[in-house]
Amino acid sequence: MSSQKEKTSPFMAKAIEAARGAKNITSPNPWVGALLEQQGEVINVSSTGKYGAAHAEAQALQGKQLPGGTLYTTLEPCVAFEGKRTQACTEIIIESGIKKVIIGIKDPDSRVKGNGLIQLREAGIEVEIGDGAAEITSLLRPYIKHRQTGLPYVIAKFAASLDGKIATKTGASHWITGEKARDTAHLQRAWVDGVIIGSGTAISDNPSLTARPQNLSTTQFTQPLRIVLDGSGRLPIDSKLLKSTGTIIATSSKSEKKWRESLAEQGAQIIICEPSQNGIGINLEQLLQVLGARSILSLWVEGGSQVLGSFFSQDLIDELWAFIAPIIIGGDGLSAISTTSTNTLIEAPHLREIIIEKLEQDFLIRGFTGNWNP
Ligand code: AOF
Ligand code: ZN
Repeated sequence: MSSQKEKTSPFMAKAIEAARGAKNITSPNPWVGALLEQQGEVINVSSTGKYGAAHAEAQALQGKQLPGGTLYTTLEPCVAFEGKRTQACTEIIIESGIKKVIIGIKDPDSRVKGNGLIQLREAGIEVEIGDGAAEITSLLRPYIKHRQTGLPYVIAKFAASLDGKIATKTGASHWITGEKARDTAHLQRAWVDGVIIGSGTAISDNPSLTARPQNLSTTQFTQPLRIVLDGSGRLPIDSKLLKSTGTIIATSSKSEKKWRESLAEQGAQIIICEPSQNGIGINLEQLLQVLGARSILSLWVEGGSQVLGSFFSQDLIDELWAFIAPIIIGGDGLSAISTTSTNTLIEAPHLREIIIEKLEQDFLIRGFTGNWNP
């Protein structure tokens, strides 16, 4: 029988900490932590390696024979399936002679989903599930959403004044928030698989859109893909975004073929979507499906105002990170979010499970929209 625990045991807490440390490098695999314990002593703590490398449990066990040990793992151990890159963790655990495995949550991947539990139990191993489940579910939201729906987990970000403006009437926006807030945004870029901006922002800011967090070395994360929404084909060929690999241009048949070809020659990947119904942009749901099918687990939508408006009005945002600076721009500045489909306050997106952090003089307010729930 499985037992549901509300709390997180001290050993599982250590495994979760290890999982958190791996979250920048494992995608599209989940970031999992494992801990091997024997007679109250921690033998090993480990986490999933880069995509294709050893899983957390395999690293914790290191081929050891430990019949007296207990293995803690944040995610249900995987089973063999077609196309798998590593040996199934259930096999490795069974071979180790371990008699007890404590698991955080079930793997939502349909190829595993409960089969890991069955295989371990059939081998006579005592299995408990639920230790640290709430914390692990929160940590793995992008992975869980992707495996459940095939779609990426979408996080909106903006940096605004106290009155919700992201630029002055003349377009000045560098910088609204201070250094700590901007570094926090870079850390978040280093976590997600893709960063999205609209062509308006790409043209006005000419950004590189790379993650440049101060305290992470380049080996500790994978650069996100950079994705520009450009339905009508406006991005100039000499844009900084086209100077490095890993840029995707999401456009529609309304853009000129010649423009698409010249961008592709520069190394950009072109995705052609249906034009959106209002004719300005592209079909965002279709784009999310295409990116999900390419194993993009998470997206960080940085704006501008029109792009965030389109995502919000179609209920496509799962989480918001609002960086708020203590300055006033006033009514003629540019609103962070151009439009939503809201007429009444009840219909307005309300964030849940809010977290507020102070970052030097600025605030970060983040929370979930509830458009998707784990
Ligand atoms: C685990 N522990 O640390 C991870 C798991 O192609 P492979 O061999 O890397 O297998 C990928 C699948 O394994 C992935 O889709 C997910 O179901 C599971 N990930 N499982 O037991 C881990 N990262
Ligand atoms: Zn595994």
